[in-house]
Amino acid sequence: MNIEPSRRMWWSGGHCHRCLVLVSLLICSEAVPISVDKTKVKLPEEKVQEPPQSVDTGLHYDRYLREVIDFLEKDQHFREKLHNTDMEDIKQGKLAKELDFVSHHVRTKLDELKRQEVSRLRTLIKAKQDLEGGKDMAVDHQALLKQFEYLNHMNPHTFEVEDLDRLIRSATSDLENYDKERHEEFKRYEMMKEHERREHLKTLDEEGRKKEEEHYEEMKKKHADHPKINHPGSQDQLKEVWEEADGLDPDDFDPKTFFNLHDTNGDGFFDEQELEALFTKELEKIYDPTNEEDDMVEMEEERLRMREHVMNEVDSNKDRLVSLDEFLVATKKKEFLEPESWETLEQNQAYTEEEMREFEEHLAREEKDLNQKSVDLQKQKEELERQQEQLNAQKLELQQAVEHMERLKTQKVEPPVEVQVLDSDGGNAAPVPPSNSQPLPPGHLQETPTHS
Ligand SMILES: [Ca+2]
Ligand SMILES: [Ca+2]
Repeated sequence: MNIEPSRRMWWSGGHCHRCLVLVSLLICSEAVPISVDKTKVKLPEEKVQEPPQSVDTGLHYDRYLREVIDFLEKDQHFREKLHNTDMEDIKQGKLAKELDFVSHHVRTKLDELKRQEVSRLRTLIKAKQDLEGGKDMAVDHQALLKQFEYLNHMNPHTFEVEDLDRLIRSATSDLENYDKERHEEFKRYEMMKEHERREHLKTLDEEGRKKEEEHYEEMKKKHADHPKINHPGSQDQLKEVWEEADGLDPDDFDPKTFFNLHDTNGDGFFDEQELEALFTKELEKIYDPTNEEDDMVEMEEERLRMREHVMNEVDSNKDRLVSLDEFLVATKKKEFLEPESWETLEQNQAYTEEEMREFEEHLAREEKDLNQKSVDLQKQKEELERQQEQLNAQKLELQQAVEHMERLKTQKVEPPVEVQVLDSDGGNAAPVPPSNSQPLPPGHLQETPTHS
């Protein structure tokens, strides 16, 4: 039995070419020989297995996921279990239980990874709170950590069976929803684009607005004007790839050879990335990055739609991989030989008017909140300034008081000194005022009575 596809699936899903590479890394590790599809026809030039690369699943905990896998991979017992456990058992948590048998060294490392991850999440939570202006609030990390389901936050110190189980479940389900999220994101992107266009129109006078509208319609028309798009996954489409990208004679078209040529990593399956690569020729008919009217974000959405469509049609066991058998079965179908025309993205608006209205309301609410926040901030600023002024005045008063005290102190410590000047009789002459008193006017000394 070939169980590779299902095993692969536990983090395949959604967008997952990148994670498929990751999982094929696990499966194609040298220590465990992989079963090779016997139906596979070797091409004249033997394909070299791609070296392991660091891949990004697109999940926010991607790094943690990859590091955990990397370490588990180093444990021989776990690696063997991974290769011998099928998808259902993995989902039931049987694989996670094997964690109890991995080496102490690996477990220690996993504990460390988890502590780092928990600390990263705490930092994230803190940063988020700071942004929301809750600097002074006590942060209940325990409660907030609950939202992260891919690890057991109740025990932030050690990596246990439950942590691996949660990681597997979360990665599987998050990746399955990945395409859905991408579609939603795309819809928001399109609505934002439209919103900005409408806002810009508002700033123009009537003539400017008319000109802008005309230009918009012209660009729309220009974008829609492109050669016919072949139905994704149809014979016509694949033949074009065969002829133009592979440089082969269309008369020699052979599905099996085609499959092997485009199974780039040579694992016997078309994964999502390999499928998406097949549509580049078609997409180039519609999109040119140097054209104002062609939006490359839309191109990627179109690529995603094409891949989903082919996956739906061809992947009969729903493991998100197209095996050679599935591919060959599909090439016998009517849809392959005489496909319907393919409706491209620009033929259907990504959102309804109702959705657009809701979106704009949402933006307006956000703006109102922002304005309110800015008013509050202004008030706070004014209050702070007032307090600062008060403080400055108090400081000045204090300073004056201190100076006054200093003066008083000086007067107490050094009372006016009376200098006694003795006359020739040893008697007391009139007291001479201290040196700091007014200087005597010139000639005064001469007037002092002297005795000879
Ligand atoms: Ca492949
Ligand atoms: Ca399949």
